[in-house]
Amino acid sequence: MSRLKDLRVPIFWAEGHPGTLDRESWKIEISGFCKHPRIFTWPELAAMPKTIADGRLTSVTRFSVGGRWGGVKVSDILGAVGAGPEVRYVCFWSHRKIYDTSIPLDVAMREKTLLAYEFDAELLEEDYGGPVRAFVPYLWGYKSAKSIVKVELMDHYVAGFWEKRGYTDDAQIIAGKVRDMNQSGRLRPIPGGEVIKFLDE
Ligand SMILES: Nc1nc2c(c(=O)[nH]1)N[C@H]1C(S)=C(S)[C@@H](COP(=O)(O)O)O[C@H]1N2
Ligand SMILES: [Mo]
Repeated sequence: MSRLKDLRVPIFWAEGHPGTLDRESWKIEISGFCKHPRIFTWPELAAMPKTIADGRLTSVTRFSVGGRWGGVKVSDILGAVGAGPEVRYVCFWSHRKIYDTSIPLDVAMREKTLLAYEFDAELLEEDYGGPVRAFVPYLWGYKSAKSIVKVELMDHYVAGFWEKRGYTDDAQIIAGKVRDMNQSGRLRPIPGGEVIKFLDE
């Protein structure tokens, strides 16, 4: 069991569940417009400064879960590879490279945008995108690609898995009601944008 399981957070794998993934041998390739393209191994990522972002993953399917997401800032990764001036979008590729999604550089550089490997101090399991997933609390959850194997620094936008199937490219969170998984799935109203406060508080 895990905290995310305890909270009954839905598990989405549009491309099919990946099964067991090995954390110790996990690698993430950083490619595209940068001076030093490279591969980060799990030990290398785990040795980088850890950021804890208190934030919520909020799905267009209308659930939201908040907690302390731990990982490496995407901005730290971009710094480490010497991201070039050409970069305008950052594309995340999941295990098997069927699921992808891209976010604008300014969102990638924000403080809570992570390559996350923890939730509430527990390492992420496969169901929830372990060993390492994107965490982008500013946009709908489909931008938070799970079990990432590749990050591509791009000079243009390419629609990803869900964007090609009709979800918006900008993934702006729209006001309305979502199920708050921290409160047993109770429907609660949110304003637009990153979910920091519910409106009924
Ligand atoms: N590889 C992959 N990543 C993914 C998805 C997916 O289907 N496959 N679903 C996305 C969507 S729509 C949401 S809302 C979140 C859900 O995260 P969870 O399954 O950990 O709750 O993951 C995102 N990342
Ligand atoms: Mo979603």
